[in-house]
Amino acid sequence: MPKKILVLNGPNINLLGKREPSIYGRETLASIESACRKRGTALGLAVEFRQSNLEGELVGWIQDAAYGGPKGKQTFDAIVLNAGAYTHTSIAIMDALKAAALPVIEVHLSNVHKREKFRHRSYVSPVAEGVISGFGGHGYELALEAAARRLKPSGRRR
Ligand code: DHK
Repeated sequence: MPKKILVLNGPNINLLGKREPSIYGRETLASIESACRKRGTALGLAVEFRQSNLEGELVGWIQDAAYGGPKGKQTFDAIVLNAGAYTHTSIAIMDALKAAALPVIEVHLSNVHKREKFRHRSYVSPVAEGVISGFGGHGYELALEAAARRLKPSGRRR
C-alpha cells in the first residue's frame, strides 16, 4: 500500500498565478498539484491535494487525517502544509497538528525570512519535521521527497 500524503493549502493559495506574481510566481495551484501527483507516483506515494480559505476547515482536515478513518484510525501518513497567512497566526492549526501527531512538512512558496517581520514567526514550525521556504512550487515536490524518506520503513528520520 502506498503511503498517503495530505497536501494542505491555506488562504489565498488558490489565487496563485494571479496573486503578486513577483513574490509567489506565475505557476497556478493546479499546475503545482499536477507536478505533485507525478512526483508522488514516482516516489510511490498517494497524494491528495486540498485548499481552503477557512481556518476551521483546515483544522477539520488535519483532525480527519489523524482520526477520521474506521475506528478512529488515521487516514493519512503525513501532512505537507502551506497554511498561508494562518502560519503566522493560527494557534488552532498548531494545536490540531499537535493532536494529530503525524509527520508534518511545512512549505512556503516565498522565502518568508526575506520578507516582513510578521512572516518570520510560524506556529507550524514548532510541530513540523522541517520547513521548505523560497523555492516556489518546487518546494512541494521537495516536501514529498522528504516525506517519502521519512516514511520509509528503514528510512532515517534525517
Ligand atoms: C503564503 C502566504 O499566503 C503568506 O501569507 C505567507 C506563504 C507566505 C508562501 O510563501 O507560500 O506569509
